[in-house]
Amino acid sequence: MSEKKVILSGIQPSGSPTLGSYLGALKNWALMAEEYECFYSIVDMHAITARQDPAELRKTPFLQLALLIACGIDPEKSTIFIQSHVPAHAQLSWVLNCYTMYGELSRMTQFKDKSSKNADNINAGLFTYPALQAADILLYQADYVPVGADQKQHIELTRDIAVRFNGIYGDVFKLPEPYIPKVGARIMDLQNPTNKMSKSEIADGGCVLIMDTPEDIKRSFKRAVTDSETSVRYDIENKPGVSNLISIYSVCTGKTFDDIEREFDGKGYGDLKANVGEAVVELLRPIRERATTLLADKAYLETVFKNGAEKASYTANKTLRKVYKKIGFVV
Ligand code: ATP
Ligand code: LTN
Repeated sequence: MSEKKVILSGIQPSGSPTLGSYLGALKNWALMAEEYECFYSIVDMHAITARQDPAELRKTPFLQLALLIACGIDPEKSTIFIQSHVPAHAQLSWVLNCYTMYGELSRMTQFKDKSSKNADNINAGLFTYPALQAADILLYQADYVPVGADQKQHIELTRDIAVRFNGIYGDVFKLPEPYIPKVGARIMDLQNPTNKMSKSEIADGGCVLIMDTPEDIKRSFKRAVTDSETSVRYDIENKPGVSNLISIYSVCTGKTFDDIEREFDGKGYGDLKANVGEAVVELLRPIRERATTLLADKAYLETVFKNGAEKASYTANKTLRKVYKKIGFVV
């Protein structure tokens, strides 16, 4: 048996991955891939809690897989799979639904956020979404879950569900911890810097996609909303736009906020925007190029998904069987 700590994380195929998901999560997935035993899931079952175009939903997992490999994740070492290929996720999520309280789900900010934005489709799946996410994590007995700051509440709920279940049936689930980067955990929309950069809200032009061309990226940064002052200073309360640009520049270049403030002392926002745009272009260029090459080989990507599902099913089914036995199902 592997002695390595286990990582699990997920990304929804609800659109093309953004600079936000790259800096908040995918970058760390790649960094952790060498040191830990990693399971990375493309969570299509979560994605259908919002209405999806079937043709897009069929395509996006391949783009995401190509990007994960392009980010440096080796599919021979890490397990990358599509959630719906491993039925244990749906099976455990039903069980966990019965150990998750209505009040807990009602408090989830992602639910409140998404239901206020899609008032005409507040479906039961959107409400019980966190129980499926808990199943994703607990099936693999994950130690760490690398995510952006927006997912912290879901990981805490996952722990609460696991503690409740273990309290009744003994030590069935390992308690996972979120792994949230210090800088980059919450990249904001360039046009609305008080909102998270989100791939399901690309209409306002404030969202940078990993696959955007260098010209598009530079244009998005040039148009980024700032404020009426002139000083480049990190102050999230009063200067959300400038602070977001400083955070992005910091993760791209490794410079501290102090270094950055010094670098732009006496210079205007135009310089800052141009430099950040350039740094993002250079960061994403090799990833985009490699992903484009990989996307041309669909047969290879299909094989990765097939092998990934087999490996993931093996681990997931072990946990599911244990759960079924504990609760008294005839197995
Ligand atoms: P949607 O916009 O459809 O709600 P999303 O972009 O929030 O989706 P995913 O793409 O599934 O959701 O997220 C993948 C990972 O990227 C998650 O760990 C999430 O926390 C992280 N992430 C997403 N957006 C950002 C952001 N703006 N800043 C930092 N991390 C982010
Ligand atoms: N809810 C997450 C995606 C997600 C996930 C997971 C993340 C689904 N299952 C398991 C970490 C672990 C999101 O909206 N970004």
